[in-house]
Amino acid sequence: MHIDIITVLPELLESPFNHSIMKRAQEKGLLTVQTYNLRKWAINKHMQIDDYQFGGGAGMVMMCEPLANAIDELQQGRKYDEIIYLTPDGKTFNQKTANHLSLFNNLLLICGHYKGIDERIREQYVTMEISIGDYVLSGGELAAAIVVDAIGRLLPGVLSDETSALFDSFQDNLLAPPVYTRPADFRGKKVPEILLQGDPKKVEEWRHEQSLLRTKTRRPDLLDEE
Ligand code: 6GU
Repeated sequence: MHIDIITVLPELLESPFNHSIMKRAQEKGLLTVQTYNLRKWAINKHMQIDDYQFGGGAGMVMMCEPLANAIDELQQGRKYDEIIYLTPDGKTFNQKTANHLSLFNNLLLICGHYKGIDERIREQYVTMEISIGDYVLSGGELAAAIVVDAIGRLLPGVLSDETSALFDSFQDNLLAPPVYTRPADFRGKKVPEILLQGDPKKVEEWRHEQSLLRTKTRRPDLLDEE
């Protein structure tokens, strides 16, 4: 999978993909991520990429021209499966969307700033709009990092069998069960006996029960989703 990201703050996206699982995904050649500074397509020598909004009101809007030129140029080199705009008024990102996106070859992510991007870019270029939750961030970069991470770890070969995404919380609309490691007794707090006995079938049953219990008490809404 290849992911291009258009941003005014490429520096913000340097670190997130250079550690741990995202680093490994790239080293294995399973994922490539390339950021592009929108200023490269600025309309003048002042490096302008935003302007006041028509109709008045506080806050700048990211202009059509730099974005359109950036997207046009990138599209010459690649056919994108989706052009995704990260925005608080997009559809809320979840595991189902991550699974869906992980099947594609090429994605283009656009990070918004200020008041957002000119509506005409959304109409003409953007094929999908994603929010990562009901709160407002100062820009789409951190949201883009989250989306790339959630997708990247699902790519075949990125996770080992033991850490397989099949067992994640949310993968079957259930939260993950509690986990324990040594010592078996920590300041008098004991690990559930069943996990110490070594009967894989019983462990499996216990984990499933715990998953259901957790989901019922913490996220009953998940049990209603199809
Ligand atoms: Cl994708 N962008 C911004 N700026 N704020 C957000 C968001 C995205 N998702 C939730 N809040």
